[in-house]
Amino acid sequence: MNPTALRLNAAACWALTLLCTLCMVLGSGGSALAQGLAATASAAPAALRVRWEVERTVFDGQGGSARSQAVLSLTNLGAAPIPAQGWALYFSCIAGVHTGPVAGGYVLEQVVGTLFRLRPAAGAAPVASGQTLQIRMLHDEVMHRLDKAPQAPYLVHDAAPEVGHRVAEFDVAMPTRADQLQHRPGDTSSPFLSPQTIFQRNAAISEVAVEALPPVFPTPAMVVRRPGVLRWTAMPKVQGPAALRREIAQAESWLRPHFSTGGRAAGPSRLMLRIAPIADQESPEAHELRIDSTEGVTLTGASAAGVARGLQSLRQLLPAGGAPQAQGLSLPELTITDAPRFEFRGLLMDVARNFQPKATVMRLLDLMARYKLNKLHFHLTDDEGWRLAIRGLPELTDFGARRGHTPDGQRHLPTAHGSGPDLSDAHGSGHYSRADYLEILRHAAALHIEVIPEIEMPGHARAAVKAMAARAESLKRAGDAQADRVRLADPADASKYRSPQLHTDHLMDPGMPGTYAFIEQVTADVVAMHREAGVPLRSLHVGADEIPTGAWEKSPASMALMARLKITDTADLWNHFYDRVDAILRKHGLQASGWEELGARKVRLHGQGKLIPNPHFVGRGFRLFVWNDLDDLADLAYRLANAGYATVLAPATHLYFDMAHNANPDEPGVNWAAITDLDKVFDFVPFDFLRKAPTDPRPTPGLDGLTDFGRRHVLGLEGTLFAETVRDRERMDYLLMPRLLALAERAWAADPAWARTRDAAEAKRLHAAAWSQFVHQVGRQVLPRLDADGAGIHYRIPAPGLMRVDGQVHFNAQIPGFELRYTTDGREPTSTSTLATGPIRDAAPLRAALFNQRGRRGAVSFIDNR
Ligand code: TNX
Repeated sequence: MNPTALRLNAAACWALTLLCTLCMVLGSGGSALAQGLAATASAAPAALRVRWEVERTVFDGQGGSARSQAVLSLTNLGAAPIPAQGWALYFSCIAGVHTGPVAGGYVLEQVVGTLFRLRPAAGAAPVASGQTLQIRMLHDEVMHRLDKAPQAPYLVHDAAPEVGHRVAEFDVAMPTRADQLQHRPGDTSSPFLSPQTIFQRNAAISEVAVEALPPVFPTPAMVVRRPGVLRWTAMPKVQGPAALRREIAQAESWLRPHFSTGGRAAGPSRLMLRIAPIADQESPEAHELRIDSTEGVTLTGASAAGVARGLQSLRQLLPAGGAPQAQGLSLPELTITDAPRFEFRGLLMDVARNFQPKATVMRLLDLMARYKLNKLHFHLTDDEGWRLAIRGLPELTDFGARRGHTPDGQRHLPTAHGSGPDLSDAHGSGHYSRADYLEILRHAAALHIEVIPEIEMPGHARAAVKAMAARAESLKRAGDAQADRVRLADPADASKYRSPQLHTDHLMDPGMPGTYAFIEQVTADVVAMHREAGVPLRSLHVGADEIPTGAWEKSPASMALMARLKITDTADLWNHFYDRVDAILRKHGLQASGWEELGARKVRLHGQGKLIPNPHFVGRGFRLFVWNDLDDLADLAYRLANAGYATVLAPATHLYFDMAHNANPDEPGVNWAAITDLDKVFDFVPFDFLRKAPTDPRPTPGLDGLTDFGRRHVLGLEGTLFAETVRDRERMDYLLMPRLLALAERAWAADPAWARTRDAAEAKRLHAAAWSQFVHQVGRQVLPRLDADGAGIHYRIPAPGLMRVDGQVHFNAQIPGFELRYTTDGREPTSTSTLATGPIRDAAPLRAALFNQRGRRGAVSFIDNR
């Protein structure tokens, strides 16, 4: 196609877009029907090319904070001019945008949360066909992450305000120069991770023979190997009590593929599963796996869960991939005695920000079970979505589980996090029906994973607040004079606040009776669903995080309640709120789980805000998930545990898997807490994370350590995958794996030796050995097995380290076991590019990447010819 033809097509497209829009609105004879159409039909894309590019860093005066100035370019691909008035360009941007007038007669506005729009104001001129309009805008921070750039822009014509048109072409140019990335004036350092730096880091890894690795992952407590081999020539008989019916079926399903049908059994063809106490072990997950050439395999668990964990170990001893072998199945004689270090080994999955279908949840549960994680913290609700059907409250999902363009927010939530204008977006809209949820619960129970549903309150609750407002409106239309009783927020609330996600109207109000009725109804139904699934609910996670300063201060409902309670501080209102929530939970026999704020009180010291363990709730049996380990809050987890609160460690700097692995702009993820590569998760020392570095046992001065009393209150660890940047399953896999393995190792295996010594040199040596062992377990055992099993996990394959020495390019990898392939012709390497087996003798600039055994490529490293 010649360029003119392309232009004409595009031109036709812009005109058509406007025409379609007008037809939809005018032809429908009313906006209600138009809304219906917008909900089902995907509007034609707008004939626009939008490009966003960081220009430079600007500093707000001396010592002022650094922000990025970016250019948003809109190129008119249509034949007709873009008119001077009558349209708006919407986009999401989690980093935020400075709003207000911008040069050229335009204005930037916040729509809701991190949804913004650009509109022409008085003075704007039409943009002729083929012309580009450039808008300069400021962001609140230095924009050096692809995931923080504007997302999913769409156009709305004032003439058809219900319809959003995706922009036909959108691209983002990430910064490449230091001056676009500076955080301080004059700073010329580059935050980019070079192949040479990767090479130097990887050089600390020493070779570990596969035979020297522990036979299963996570590293078991005790392994006794014997020289013999157990050989099974036919499918063994799997025996056990009725209580282990599911485990027996599971074992059979893993064993069967290794045998062709009709083979004759010879030798001790028996796998015996039993429940019995394990000597010196208290954990119900403790187990002993004994493989013996004369007796067969005996797996004893302290409970069914113990048997299930032991079976995962046995599964790892089977040949990867599971295909019948002529000589049968051979297993090494050994005894593994194992038990978890922590009873709580969790993972948070956020399906509110971006929805994931049931199948993806099931798959994640399977992955967790492989590595003996046992708690799914299911983040089902947030500002941007409510994902669970609740009996009697259809608006929660009809309104709160659907996202798309909306001019007035009356029928569903607005778009967010790149889900675009269409209501049909599979990650913007979606929820679990009752049947779906029951299925998830049953699957988790079969894997001995507890599901801890989270119902966010009183913050992160915009989806619920707006859905219940919609319910009030519909009750009112139906003639209900008491309709306002269902509201969670006071429409007359004039409080000024802004959440970290930039919301200003997302809070449940402790002064509204509807709030408690709502919590009661939702809790009762969640309890009912768990009961129906045969998995009684024990704990509900009741949110509590990130209430912005200023909340409720000007809410008539809250002010009236405070007057009645004779309190003046909203911190006391907080206590009242959670007293009532706790009472609701207790009535249903539940224990409250919540973020750290549930057990912390905001106080002031020398004019500064501070969080202290809240004396009010100590002894109440709350379970706190402590995420904030930044700056002066680094020791908050320990202070809460020391105060007697049951504590789950979920530190954002080490265990938030939405953090990027490195500072390169195209590396997926965010960075508000940290840059978190695999080693950072591995280096997390649960009982001593205030040490300055993993190999330097000195604690950070001025911060509290964990007392012996506090230690008894640490339940375990949780990895967290918040999903603002997790649109699809591949991204989920990429952020989780293999970091989830480091979490599993820390949560299951014993405290590492390097964390127990006070001798810095010794710690350094032990740490290097442990890290080398871990990456070999990951690269030589765990990932190849996942691939061979066809698990379809798109784990992250890191960029290789490259270093030119004496005319040769040396290479290495953080994770052993991948192949390195390269090109010298400037093209991206593929699975058929030249395979490197040793240092590469080539003087040309080189592009190299690692490939797994399925031929999947990781990130590309480039080294020039100097
Ligand atoms: C903070 S930490 C949150 C989440 C965000 C996350 C993004 C905490 C309990 N809340 O709402 O999704 O940061 O990393």
